[in-house]
Amino acid sequence: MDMLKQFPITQYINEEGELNTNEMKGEVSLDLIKMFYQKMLRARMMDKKCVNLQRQGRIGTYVQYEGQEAAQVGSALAIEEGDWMFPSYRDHAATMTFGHSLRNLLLYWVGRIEGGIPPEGKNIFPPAVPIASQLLHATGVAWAEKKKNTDRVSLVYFGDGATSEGDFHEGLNFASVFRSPVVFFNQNNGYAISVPTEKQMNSKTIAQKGLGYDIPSIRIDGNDILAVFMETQKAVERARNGEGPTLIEAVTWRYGAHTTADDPSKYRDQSESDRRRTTTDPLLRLEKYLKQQNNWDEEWLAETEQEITDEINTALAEMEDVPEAEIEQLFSHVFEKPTWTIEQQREHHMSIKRGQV
Ligand SMILES: Cc1ncc(C[n+]2csc(CCOP(=O)(O)OP(=O)(O)O)c2C)c(N)n1
Repeated sequence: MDMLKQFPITQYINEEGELNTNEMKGEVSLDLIKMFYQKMLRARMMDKKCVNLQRQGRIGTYVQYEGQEAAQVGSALAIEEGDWMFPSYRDHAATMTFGHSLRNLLLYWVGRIEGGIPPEGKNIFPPAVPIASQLLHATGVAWAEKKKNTDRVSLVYFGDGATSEGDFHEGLNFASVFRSPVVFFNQNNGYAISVPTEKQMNSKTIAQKGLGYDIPSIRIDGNDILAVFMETQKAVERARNGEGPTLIEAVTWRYGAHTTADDPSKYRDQSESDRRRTTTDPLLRLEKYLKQQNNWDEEWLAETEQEITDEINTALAEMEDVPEAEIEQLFSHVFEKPTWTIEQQREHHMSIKRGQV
């Protein structure tokens, strides 16, 4: 069976900025497209700022997502307040779009506990660093919501590498058997750090992995925000209506390094990123679309950029204003009730502080 044919890439707006009228039957409003552009620009500017802050030593190691804005922003816009979001370490374009504060987002990158705390009313889990562990949390929470008879859903993000983990398969199996209202949102950016997908799996697509669990699965152009938004919305509606989970494979690309501690030129030709910036870029695509409609507005763009710059600078000032953490906090947030080993470490630290050691 040719899986590439079975799971074709769904696209609503192509690289030339043209609308696929087969997919889009209704109207696409100018306001919607401008809102998409503004949110992706905000995400991109925040990402660039964070890379610069890391280089200046003002935040720690940072995980960039530039190139993946359409996948994260478009999907985050498809859920509502009260729903649950489970990000990995690369998904802060999604969390900031869903409502996470930029101040707290920056606090995460200086290692502060506040970084994992979402605003009141926003169900955003802290970023998962152990690969694929968040799929189990998302599935379990969705199942709990189902048992409570709410119509709340989980949206969980993970990379291509995560689909080689046991947790991915356990999550999909459980969600399928118990019809958990969860949307499994995969960003296939082609690499798990230095390992390309072809070296990591024999599957030609991620979407086909849903077949084994009888989960409706779809492959979409992850750089086409309209496709991401519309298809995630459909999956969210299915989950809300009690029809169970969906697996979405959003095909995308990260332009930069895996993290600020990585050098991608060691394992791939970075000119591929330069090529993609001028061909498949998610913001460029909307710019082309707007230009074709004679709706590209330089003045609006300049104002929008200024507003975003101000918002980011305010958040940065707020983050840098937060008093330094007490070392004792290291011992406070590991478990609800500290284990004896943690108590012992806390005691040791306190005796150093008292000058007894
Ligand atoms: C359980 C576990 N194993 C290994 C790692 C080390 N590690 C960190 S990122 C990463 C690659 C993950 O790739 P992918 O799932 O494609 O996500 P991406 O980083 O591309 O967003 C690995 C193996 C980890 N964090 N957790």
